[in-house]
Amino acid sequence: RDSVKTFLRRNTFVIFTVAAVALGVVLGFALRPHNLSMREVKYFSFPGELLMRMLQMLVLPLIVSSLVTGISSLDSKASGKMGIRAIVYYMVTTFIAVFIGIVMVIIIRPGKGSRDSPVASSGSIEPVQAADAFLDLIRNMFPPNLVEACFKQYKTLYKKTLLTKNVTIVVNATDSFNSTDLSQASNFSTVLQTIQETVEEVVPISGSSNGVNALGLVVFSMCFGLVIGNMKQQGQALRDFFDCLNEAIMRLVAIIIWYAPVGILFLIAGKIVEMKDLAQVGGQLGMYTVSVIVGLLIHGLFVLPLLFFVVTKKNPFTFIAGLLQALITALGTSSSSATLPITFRCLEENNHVDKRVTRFVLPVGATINMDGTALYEAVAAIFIAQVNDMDLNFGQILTISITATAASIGAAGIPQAGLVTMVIVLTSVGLPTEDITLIIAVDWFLDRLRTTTNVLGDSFGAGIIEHLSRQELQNQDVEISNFVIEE
Ligand code: DAS
Repeated sequence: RDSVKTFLRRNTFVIFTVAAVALGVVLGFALRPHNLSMREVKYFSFPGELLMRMLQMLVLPLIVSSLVTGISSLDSKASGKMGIRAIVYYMVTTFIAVFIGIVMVIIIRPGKGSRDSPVASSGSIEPVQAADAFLDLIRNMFPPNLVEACFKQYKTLYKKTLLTKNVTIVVNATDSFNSTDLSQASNFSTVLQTIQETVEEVVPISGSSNGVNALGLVVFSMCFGLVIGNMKQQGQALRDFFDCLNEAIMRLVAIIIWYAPVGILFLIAGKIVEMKDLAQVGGQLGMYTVSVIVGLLIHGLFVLPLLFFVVTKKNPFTFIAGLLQALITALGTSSSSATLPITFRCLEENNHVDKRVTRFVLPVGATINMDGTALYEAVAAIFIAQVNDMDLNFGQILTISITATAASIGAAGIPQAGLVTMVIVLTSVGLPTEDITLIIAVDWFLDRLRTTTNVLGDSFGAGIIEHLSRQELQNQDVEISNFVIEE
């Protein structure tokens, strides 16, 4: 009896959240026959949008305070070694994810046969050069104005690709344009307006309302943390300030986490209400979806746990059990940035990972380490090549691997960011960027799964890097205890 009681107390939130997900699915399917209008669905999902905004409100101060505190509390040698381990871990796991994706899509070949949903496109789209988009990515690492530039990246990249004035995509594909039946659209401006509305809806371009692209902030915070970490006594006041700010943010998270199950319930129910009949999803799209899901499961539930076990000799599934709250939040919000506050809490409170490690690797990981996204971009690009009956040679597949990795680094932790950076991958091998519309219909669902994989990859990374850095951490503990004794 006692063990059951302790289990229930320790896992209260998780039990609430799992119940909330189940209730959300039931509620969503119960409401579907009522064919709610887009507006009614927005009202219905409002409690879910509130959760997204509460979490996103915390992301900017959380990233700055945790990175500045995390890096300034380590001596530069230790943070240097930890940083190198993090980068190596990110590159290795992301490349494995891409490799799994490529193997899956080549074995399953979802794109074989003629097109499922004809996409007639005429008129030239000025494709974004991969280099151009990549330079945008680097440029945004050094933003002139921190907050504004964080959001501009998407507006630039997306506007250039899909919504140039002479775009004439008339999409007969199902679903993502469900709000208006395009075949009735009398003139082109209605079509463009519909695409514009759907795109704004599908891919949150205006970061201020929907998401946070933290790339610029991560670079700034790391440099700032390094500098004040080396300012000895002079920097103490600032170090204390950011330490206190971080603590305050985590206390806000402790409050918001009570609301999370309610928010996730409505987020999931709202998405189920508005999704189109799965029957309408063609066979190719179905097999494409299977390819991505199987790839993510292999990576998330086999490769990462195996790597974690080999390095730390700890049980990876106990580690995952401690993360359930964060994984479900990622599934509900489809934003690894918005999930970040809860990922911190799960790793520190449930898995007892050292704060000096989580504060350093989590914000960086949530921004540039996205295994799920990299796998997805590789599968989607090769699927689109298959649909176009285009046989890719080894060089092109290698290019896709590299640009899918780069695109995952560039994708911010906001909903469907991977769809936007997909442009870099398609352009790099000369695939038509308008074919993104072939996969939009299922993207809202795959986004949730790849975001969950992203969060899982970041979390295992924190556990692995803590294990590899235990010597430096112990040395620092000894230094601190000696210092205290001297005092
Ligand atoms: N939704 C993104 C994230 O938050 C991933 C993606 O869009 O690919 O990680």
